[in-house]
Amino acid sequence: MSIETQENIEIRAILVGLNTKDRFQNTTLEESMEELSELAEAAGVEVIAMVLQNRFSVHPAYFIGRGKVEEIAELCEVQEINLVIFNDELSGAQIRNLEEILKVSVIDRTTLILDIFARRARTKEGKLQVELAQLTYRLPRLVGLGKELSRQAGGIGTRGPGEMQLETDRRHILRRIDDIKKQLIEVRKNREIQRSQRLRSDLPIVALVGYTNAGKSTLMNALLSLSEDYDEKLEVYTENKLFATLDTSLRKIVLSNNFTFLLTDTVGFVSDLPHNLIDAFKSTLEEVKYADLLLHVIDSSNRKYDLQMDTTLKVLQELEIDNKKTINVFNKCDLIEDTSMISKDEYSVFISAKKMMNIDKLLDKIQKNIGREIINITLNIPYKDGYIVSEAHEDGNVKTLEYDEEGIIINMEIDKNYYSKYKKFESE
Ligand SMILES: Nc1nc2c(ncn2[C@@H]2O[C@H](COP(=O)(O)OP(=O)(O)OP(=O)(O)O)[C@@H](O)[C@H]2O)c(=O)[nH]1
Ligand SMILES: [Mg+2]
Repeated sequence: MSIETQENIEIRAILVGLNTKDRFQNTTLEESMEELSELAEAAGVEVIAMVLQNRFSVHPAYFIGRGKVEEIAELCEVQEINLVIFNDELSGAQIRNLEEILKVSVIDRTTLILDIFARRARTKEGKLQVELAQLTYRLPRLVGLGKELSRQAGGIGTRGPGEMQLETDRRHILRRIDDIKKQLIEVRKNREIQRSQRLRSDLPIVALVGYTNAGKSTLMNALLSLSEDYDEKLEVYTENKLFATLDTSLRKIVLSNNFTFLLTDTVGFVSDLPHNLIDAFKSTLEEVKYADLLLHVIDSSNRKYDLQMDTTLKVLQELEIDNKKTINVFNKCDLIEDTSMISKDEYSVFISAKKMMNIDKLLDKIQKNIGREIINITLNIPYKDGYIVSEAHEDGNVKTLEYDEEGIIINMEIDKNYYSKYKKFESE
């Protein structure tokens, strides 16, 4: 039930899609299959053929019609196929029935996505979350498989070896799920602490969201490169593949006018993102929930960018992160000639993260929309509180500094968020 991961084995796959009466509303089977094909590619699978079927409803035993299964079986043999990927979630029994006829491994879209995530996860939390999602997905399917097995092995009323194996597997999985949940609580406790420290620092949080491969991480690096305390080591991983980013990362961006915010990069979205996965990742995506502003990054060079925008909005809804102030960042504008098709308003901006085009415009919009103001204050700091002077240099932009009889007089520009700290030193 999972994809062969050995590098040297070539995986030749057939993709299977079914169009039922109400399966597709805003998209089409073809579009969904194209996305599946990209996902397969991201998992290192070579797509040899696609088989589509229209049916009024799903076939309970085979998902698609029996005749179609036979057709695929033949194709598998002729084309030396070793994997069949279904575009929809299959039950354990369906997988088993299909594998029996097709004689090759059968997986579904969810298993494929989970597999990609499993390969990409780097941090401890990421890995645990993916494993949890995988096991939760596998558990009910194991039962489906087991029924078949036990019928074969034991017959009615007797506990055949099949069922015993199933029980052992089930118990093993349940124990592992329990174990992972405990570990996650520990890992997250640490993150909670970090977050509450951050909240105390009261910096606004800006979150990058969007369809996978839109350029979120590239934009994060672009903004980082403009930050005063830029360090190459802080850069995040980017690549031209789906789900390059799996773990949320948070960076502080300090601009020359002392406008400071926290920027968080997140996992990219795709349609029909498995529920188990969304559940498992909910906590990493919490940064987005706390964000003051979302930057919805869109690959405007993709001809289906509007569909991808809808997908992102849908996933955000599922995460209960709608109604947040959002800037639509139409990225990769270096690749398109005509932008007239794309709607323009005060919440949209065209940029190229890669070519650093219009980043200043984007920053302008960010600054306006997080409503954090830069203010000018004059402070009179008694010599006994001299340490405040060095903090002022760190927190703000010190314009003038004079030594008076009673203390140090500073005029500075500062993010209003820091004001409370300096208020008591303000000169009359
Ligand atoms: N031409 C062009 N390519 C870009 C631009 N921004 C990003 N890319 C490319 O798009 C690909 C994906 O970029 P990433 O930043 O990894 O995308 P992401 O949204 O973080 O993707 P996931 O983490 O997989 O969700 C990379 O090959 C980038 O070099 C851009 O403005 N112009
Ligand atoms: Mg990324």
